[in-house]
Amino acid sequence: MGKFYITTAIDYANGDPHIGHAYEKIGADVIARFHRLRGDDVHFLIGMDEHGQTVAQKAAERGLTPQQQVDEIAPRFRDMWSTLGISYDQFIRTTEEAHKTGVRALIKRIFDNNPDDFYEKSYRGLYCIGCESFKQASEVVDGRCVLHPSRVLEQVEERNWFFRLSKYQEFLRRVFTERPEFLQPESKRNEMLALLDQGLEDISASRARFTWGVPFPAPLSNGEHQTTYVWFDALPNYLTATGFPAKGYRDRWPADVHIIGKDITRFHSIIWPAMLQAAELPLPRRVWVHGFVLFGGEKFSKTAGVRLDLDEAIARFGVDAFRYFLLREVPFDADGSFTWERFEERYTADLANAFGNLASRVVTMVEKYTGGLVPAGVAPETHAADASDLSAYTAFLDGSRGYLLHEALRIVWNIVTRANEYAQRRQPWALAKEPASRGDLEQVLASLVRQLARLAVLVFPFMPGKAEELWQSLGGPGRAQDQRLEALLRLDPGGWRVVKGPALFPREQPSAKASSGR
Ligand code: ME8
Repeated sequence: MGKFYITTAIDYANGDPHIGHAYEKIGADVIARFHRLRGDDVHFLIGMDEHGQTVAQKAAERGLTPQQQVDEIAPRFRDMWSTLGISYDQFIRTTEEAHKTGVRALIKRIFDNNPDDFYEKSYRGLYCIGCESFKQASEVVDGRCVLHPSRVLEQVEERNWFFRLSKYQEFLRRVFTERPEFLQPESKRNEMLALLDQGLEDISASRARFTWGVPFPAPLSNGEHQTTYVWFDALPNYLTATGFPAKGYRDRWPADVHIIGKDITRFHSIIWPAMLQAAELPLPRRVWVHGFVLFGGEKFSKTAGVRLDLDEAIARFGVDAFRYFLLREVPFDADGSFTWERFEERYTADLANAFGNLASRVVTMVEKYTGGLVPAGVAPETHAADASDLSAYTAFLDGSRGYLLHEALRIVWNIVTRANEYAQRRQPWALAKEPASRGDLEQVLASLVRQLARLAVLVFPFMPGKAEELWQSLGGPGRAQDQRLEALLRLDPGGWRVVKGPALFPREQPSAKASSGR
């Protein structure tokens, strides 16, 4: 049993959770649940990024203090994550005292270990509040930030603490070259290597005239106290969540993987490792960059006004169908679109017809032909193909080829198709009519239940609520989530008592939201 520490980006507390946030958290949840099925000791961190100008500005617009604003938003995110069945172990908020102490300790540790890494400099530049960073000329078109064209760039001129990022250029190049798994997918690693080729500029680490943040631990030489730059406060959340600087932090740090979106790759794969190296702390093992969920070809954002109501999308077919659809349709290594038409098609074809119908037919036949008791049987004829699919499934989820969650689902649906074909070929309903075929009938039903039991465990990371429903209706002992992947092929349902429940994915939809198990 290994330790596995997984994190997601912490979300800005300047609006409600949207479908892009949900996609990232669901993806990370799948990886966390997969590791639990392997018996790993998982720690799954998510949280809120509560400082910075976007938050302060939003609060001001609403006539609230920043603290009131973040206290109102954090529970809305937590509620959404519990609705979506996100099995996080820790929810960090950057306004927590322990986090602020950790950030100051990290900065002090950089001052102690590499005193030249911070220096004072007067600076003039264009600041984008949307990105919470200064923009270089190449990132500005018509006076606007390319990522946040609806925002006005701020001309900022002040004296700040600077972090000597440029010093880490060769170190980072070595990390990318010697540890290719450090930043994936490959396309992102190439993008970052190209940035290194252009040369890194030092970045400001503190801000004047802005107080909504962590006080920077050292005053400027003129005695002025400044506030820590928001990314210098946000990135360390992964470390402060482990209790840093208290000694026990080493039990958890370094993180096994940071799951983040493509717009914040540079912060996680260049600035964060440089900060850690400057503090002489180990780097995270991997950074995995997912793409964006698009709607009508555009990214979701509060400022661009592209809207798709998360509650509405969940209500359409329930939580688990929503989780399935997002991860099946939007590849976890690239951008993809959310469309209602595809959602309906996939719900009907993959969930209601292929998967739900298989489960309901098999349970009905066991009730009808063998009195509800699953007959004993030998390993199914499909065993070898199932076994090779299981190892492909594992390879798409364990990070060894990156995190290709959509591919893992494709593999699971291969097993669903194979089970349906098997039922069609062996025709248990016909065998039931011939007393002489009793042995064959029992073997076919035993095989089908065995495949369904495997499927319940394999879909568990993606659709935890439906997986448990299926497991219960098969009469499996305990819960699907307590099964172990390594024992999956030995799972023998002979003697289980099936219980016919409501359809897993009814064709006529209930209007209420379905709930997902945690
Ligand atoms: O960037 N599709 O917060 P955030 C997929 N606080 N992912 C998306 C997305 C979309 N349409 N839109 C946003 C921040 N995301 C910082 C992070 S981490 C130390 C600080 C992803 O609320 C985005 O890429 O703007 C990021 O990973 C996460 O949602 C939070 O975005």
